[in-house]
Amino acid sequence: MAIVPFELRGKSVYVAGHRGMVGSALLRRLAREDVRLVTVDRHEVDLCNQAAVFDWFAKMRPQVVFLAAAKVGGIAANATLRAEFIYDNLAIAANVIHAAHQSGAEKLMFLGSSCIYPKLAAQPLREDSMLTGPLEPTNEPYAIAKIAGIKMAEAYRSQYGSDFISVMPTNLYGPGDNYHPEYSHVVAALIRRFHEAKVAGAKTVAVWGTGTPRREFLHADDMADACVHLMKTYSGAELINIGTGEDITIADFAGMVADIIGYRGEITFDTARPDGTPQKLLDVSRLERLGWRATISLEDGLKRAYEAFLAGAPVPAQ
Ligand code: GFB
Repeated sequence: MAIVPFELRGKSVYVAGHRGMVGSALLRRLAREDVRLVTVDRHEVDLCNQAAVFDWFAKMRPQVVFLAAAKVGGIAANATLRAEFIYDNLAIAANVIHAAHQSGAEKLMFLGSSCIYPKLAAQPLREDSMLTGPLEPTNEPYAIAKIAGIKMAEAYRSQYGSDFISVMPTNLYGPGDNYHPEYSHVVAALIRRFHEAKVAGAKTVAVWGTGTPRREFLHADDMADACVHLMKTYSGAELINIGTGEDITIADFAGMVADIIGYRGEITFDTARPDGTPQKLLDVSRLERLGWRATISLEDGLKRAYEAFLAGAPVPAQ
């Protein structure tokens, strides 16, 4: 995996999805680079609307594109909103990648997800295990849309020579996360649930599933730093995983969140809720060969995420 330097300095850089957790972390990180940042709000350009996206790119002609826009959610959102997850994510990928090509963007980074790997692939998950087996059913529509985006970037590279790359983040968390009680990812869900239990003096908190699945968690600020690093150093058709290289069981993770929040009651497991993939640990050896490692420990990252949760106005329980 050779280092291929790419100059960001002085370029116009478009972050698609800048209101989201990853997009906003990218804006914070890119503020430290000498670039011209370009964003556009959803009410002005809906990324699912092909004509609006094509027009906007023709007018703005960003030189560099971070494609961090997506419809995302946790296991319940993925399992329930299946049509929205496949349609929105296919449309966003197709529209933005094609528009970047048409308007002559120099480089584009497509953000995939670790759920593109087969449910039972060997751990840690190597980039070349994509499309070697069946996907986890709860998030298959989302994963198929993300695989389509990856294959688009690869196809534009092969047919047109476009410098389009794809990165695969592990499970992410951080400021700006979605705390919806049903549709959030596990980190935001447990921060909110343990916090509300502490405030209410509740004696038990239920965690979904058996507690045995293993997950790897990366802070959004580490993710943004890795994306900028790879934009500047990597060019190629191969995917690059972005993670910490360490995972933890959901049961241990729940204990850690409870400790940080100061919840002292009992933790139970609601086995009527799905576990999802048994383990998702990324092989980060390509990333490390390209010179990047995570710096925010899970404990520090969770403390920061809890502070961000307290600073925001959490949505009341529904
Ligand atoms: O974060 P999460 O929804 O993502 O769930 P996935 C991770 C694990 O935490 C699962 C357990 O084993 C859940 O059963 N869990 C425990 C909980 N309590 C909770 C809770 O209150 N809420 C949630 N949400 N989970 C998603 C995919 O899968 O990961 C997406 O569906 C995406 O497509 C994302 O790839 C990164 O890792 O299971």
